[in-house]
Amino acid sequence: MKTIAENINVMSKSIGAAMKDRDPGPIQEMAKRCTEAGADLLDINLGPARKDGPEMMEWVVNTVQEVSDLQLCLDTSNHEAMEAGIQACKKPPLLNSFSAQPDKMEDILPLAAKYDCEIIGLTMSTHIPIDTDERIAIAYEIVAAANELGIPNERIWIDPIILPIGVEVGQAHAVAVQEVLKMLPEVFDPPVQTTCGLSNTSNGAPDELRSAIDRAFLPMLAACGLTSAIVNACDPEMMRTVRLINALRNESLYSVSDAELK
Ligand code: THG
Repeated sequence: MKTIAENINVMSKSIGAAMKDRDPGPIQEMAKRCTEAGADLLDINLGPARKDGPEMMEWVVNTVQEVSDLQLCLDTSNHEAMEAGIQACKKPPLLNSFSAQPDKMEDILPLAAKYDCEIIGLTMSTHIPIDTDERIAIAYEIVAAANELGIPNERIWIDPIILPIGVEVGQAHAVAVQEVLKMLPEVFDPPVQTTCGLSNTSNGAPDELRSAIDRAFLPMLAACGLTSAIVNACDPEMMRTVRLINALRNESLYSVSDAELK
């Protein structure tokens, strides 16, 4: 299972301020920390980036690439910022994300095709269906639209969308996410990759309980075939859980240090 660090995120107080002030220090510290913690990709989450989106994205990408060689995952709904970010990336990034609405697909799929990027498609249109089959039907739409532009299944990452466990019907959605992950390999050949925002699970829970909630869910999702997750890479217990999952799936060579807190 690959991990995408969620931590370079405009919603975070210190990182958000550093982005706004173009102060490289806190962003580079965070990028180094996530890289050393064992993340496979770094999410660069600018949100809607309404003000100076392209210039800000280019600056953040360059700032991060000065201290980390990891593949980047560009997370913004601003099309121009996304393209500026792609052009600044040393290796083709993962584009995060789009839903199955015509305008969203027309926005991002041509960019992915043009620059040989991987993409994350969310199994939602205007709303998030609670029903497993509806989520699968949306995954079909996404994969068909991407294939049509020459984007192969290997470059498509499907996100079945995790909602907080504490919201109304959050638990039913948690079950649907697991069902979708189990079904995807039967539906697509060659298989697509999968991901999800693991910290969404504990959103709204008391801070001291968040890690425990997220760490309970991850092995369940792994058992359903999840191939990557967007995680808090600054949580040593989370990264230990990921290392142990990878060893227990025989995806990495086990050593006792996998079990140690780092
Ligand atoms: N799917 C995809 N992309 C996503 C998500 C998803 N990107 C955004 C999000 N969901 C995943 N990233 C985060 C980042 C931070 C938090 C949760 C998910 C988070 N942060 C703390 C908070 O808000 O309380 C702390 C912020 C801080 O550092 O101050 O919970 O589902 N494809």
